[in-house]
Amino acid sequence: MMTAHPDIAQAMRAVQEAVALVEGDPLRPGYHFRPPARWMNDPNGTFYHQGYYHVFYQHNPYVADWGPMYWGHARSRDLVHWEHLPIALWPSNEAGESSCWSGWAGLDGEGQPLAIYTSVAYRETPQGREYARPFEQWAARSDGELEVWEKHPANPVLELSRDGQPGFADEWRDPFIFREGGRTFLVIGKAGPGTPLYEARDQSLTRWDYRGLMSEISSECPNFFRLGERFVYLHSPHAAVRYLVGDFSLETLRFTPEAEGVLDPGRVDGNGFYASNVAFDDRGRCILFGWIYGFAEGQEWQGCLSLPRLLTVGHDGHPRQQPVTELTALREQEVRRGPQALSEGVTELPELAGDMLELDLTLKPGPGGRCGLVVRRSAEGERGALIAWDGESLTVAEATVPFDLQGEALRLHCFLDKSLVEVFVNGGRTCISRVLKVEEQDQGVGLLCEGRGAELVELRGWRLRGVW
Ligand code: DQQ
Repeated sequence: MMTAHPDIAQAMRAVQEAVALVEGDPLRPGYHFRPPARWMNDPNGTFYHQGYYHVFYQHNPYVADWGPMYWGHARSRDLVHWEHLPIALWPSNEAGESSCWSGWAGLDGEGQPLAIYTSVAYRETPQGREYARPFEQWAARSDGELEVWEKHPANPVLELSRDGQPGFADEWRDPFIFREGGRTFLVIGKAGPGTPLYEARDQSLTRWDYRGLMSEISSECPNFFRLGERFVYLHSPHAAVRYLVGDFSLETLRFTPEAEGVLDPGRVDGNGFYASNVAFDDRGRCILFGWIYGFAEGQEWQGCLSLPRLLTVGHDGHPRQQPVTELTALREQEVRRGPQALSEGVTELPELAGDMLELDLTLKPGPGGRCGLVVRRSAEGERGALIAWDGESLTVAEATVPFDLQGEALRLHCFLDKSLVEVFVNGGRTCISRVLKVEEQDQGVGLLCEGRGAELVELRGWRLRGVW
């Protein structure tokens, strides 16, 4: 029988003390996953196990800011309703560990739950915080319920002096495991010269052999996995998450990318989607998650998870992201509009006023100007978050990214959740997430038409229920 480390009970009490302070915050997402209170960043070790989607995440239980990292933990049967579970990982201060950074969780070769993460040790000095040793990759194991975890006696499972090549950076981090051809591999981020690839020596997944660099990329949070016939590499380069789609050779153990781009280009000006992770479920779906950050400060909470997105590869070799269909469970009564020619300016949609909405609309843009939507619009119309296309670029709440309609109509599938919006564009060719600066009372929604001739082909909209 495993017993939880006492530091976990203390950390969870700290989180509980803050719960009352965050309840009722009108800007806090109501149907996105988030911790009970305080800070979250990267989703870690997302995986599907015995009917549940498990999400671990970087969590500071003590303040709503980044700091000593624990692994928060929650599970869901339907990707909509979440159950918070006890904090899974804690820094083992007695072993000199100060922080448990990002990593992977799943089953080892014998079916036992295992997490592999980056163990960070630092000390405070008059000049500030400094690392006490190079980062190490540690493991933790759990019983079948995944509720109680213990650090693995084999730690560290990877360390620079033993398993790293000379020239790897001390701050190598964010191990991620994938399986291919009956073999189990691990990649690591921020190593310096590229992405180190290790192969498991046995079923324990605690003993690894270095197999060379599988790519030149050296970035945070590498996710590398097979998706149908292709291989996908997602990484977080201190800027918007990037994707590469290509081939991986089991002979050369090299990844050859063929298509590349930005996964969610909303990450600008200190907010957006970052540090992706994926889970494969019993239906073979690849579910993508990311950390959304940049909410208003000064609260006892910060950060949430993106909506779970179905990730596929399109015929053009680039990824497609779609909201998982389970999210339809949040819908209240449907509102329909269109087809209709749009008059110049903003056409109010009073029947959809609100701050938790799903809006799925198809527009035929006119010859000039912008068309799209305004959400969180003030009564006088002087404030509001714009989601619009101008013939060349999409703007979502001040993030502007080039977008070629390729001759199609414009389809915007938007999820507004208080001060967060996620916009899936044209069948998930891109998805743009933005945290909004909003006033509580601004609840208006409208269709935008600047210039001539934009036409609403169809709009379906719903107010959405919260899950917390
Ligand atoms: N966040 C973690 C690191 C990772 C970074 C620390 C990415 O492991 O590289 O909280 O946001």
